[in-house]
Amino acid sequence: MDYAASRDEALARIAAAQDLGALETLRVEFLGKQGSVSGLLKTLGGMSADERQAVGPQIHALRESVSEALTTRKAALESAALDAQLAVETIDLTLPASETPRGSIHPVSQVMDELAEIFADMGFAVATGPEIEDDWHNFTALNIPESHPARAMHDTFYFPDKDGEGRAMLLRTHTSPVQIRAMLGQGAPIRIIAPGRVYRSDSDATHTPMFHQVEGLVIDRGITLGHLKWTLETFLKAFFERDDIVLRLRPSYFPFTEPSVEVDVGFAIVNGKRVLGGSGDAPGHGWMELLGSGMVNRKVIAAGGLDPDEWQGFAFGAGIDRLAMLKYGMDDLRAFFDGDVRWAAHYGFNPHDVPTLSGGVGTAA
Ligand code: 2NL
Repeated sequence: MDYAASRDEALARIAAAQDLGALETLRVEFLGKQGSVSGLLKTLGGMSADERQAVGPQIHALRESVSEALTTRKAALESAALDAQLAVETIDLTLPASETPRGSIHPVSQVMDELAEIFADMGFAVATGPEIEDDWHNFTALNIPESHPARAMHDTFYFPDKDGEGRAMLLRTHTSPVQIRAMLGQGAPIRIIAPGRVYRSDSDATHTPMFHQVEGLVIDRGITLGHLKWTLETFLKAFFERDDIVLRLRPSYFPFTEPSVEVDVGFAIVNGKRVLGGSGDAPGHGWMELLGSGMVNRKVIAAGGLDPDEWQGFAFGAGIDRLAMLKYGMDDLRAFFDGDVRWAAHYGFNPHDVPTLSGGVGTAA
């Protein structure tokens, strides 16, 4: 048999293979289990020693040549395929990088950050506490005894679990218990704000069962209603970023403060919309109720473990969601908690813009 002719023919066909698929077909044809070269190798087994010595080296050389040719051709085809791909594929490195999707800061979080910044400038720390409270910290310590109408007013969510007194645990209806805990835990003097989630069984267009409140508490010697008014005026001017904010203090009632004052802010109607600023008594102006406050009731100071003859204080409470709506112009409270990313993208804030007094506490995204 002319092994040289077989080799030449096989090498010619390998060299002529136009793609990797065709080359693989040839490999199977020559070297596969049923392949022609493999068949020749098998014939060696049935030969005499002399015969095998004569043709063995030739068959092995043939297999060696075919195998080598296959490897060489495979490398050439792969390299050609890569060259072809590189020739058509181009990357323009001067194009702008695609933008990384970025979340936004919820207006409630933004306003909480603004409050922390503004009040920090007046020496207030931020205090937090549990959202699941006992009856004493949420009601009794605040001079809201059992059967008091104020308790019913709050429409409380109660748990089946009872506290040490056998009273039902509850979702806090305000952040006042945080301040009671601060009085008991750190003693006087105190300057804190307590922002956070609060819960009331209430649900309509302007009320959600969960909402956000900020309360503030100052306890020191010789604190008066004058300190209260200055603090709230300074806060509101910084928050709404207007120097012409005018306050009106109106007598009111809360069990935890005495005297109690409702704080109204003057507004004007501009293009049919309420804009805070100026006296509410000016023509075309009005007063808007913004927060409740007062001098801390002596009984509450005593419940906080302090002597009301030595320590006095003022406190206030406001709705964070409402403050956010007034400042940033949303008109539907329920959308705050729907989790719609389109709303979040529109009303949310750039996470890289941290509110500062010098840089502007409420720079829109
Ligand atoms: C409102 C009224 C108010 C307080 C909250 C308070 C807390 C302590 C002691 C005394 Cl520990 N008072 N908080 C005082 C007056 C009013 O909130 O309309 N909030 C939305």
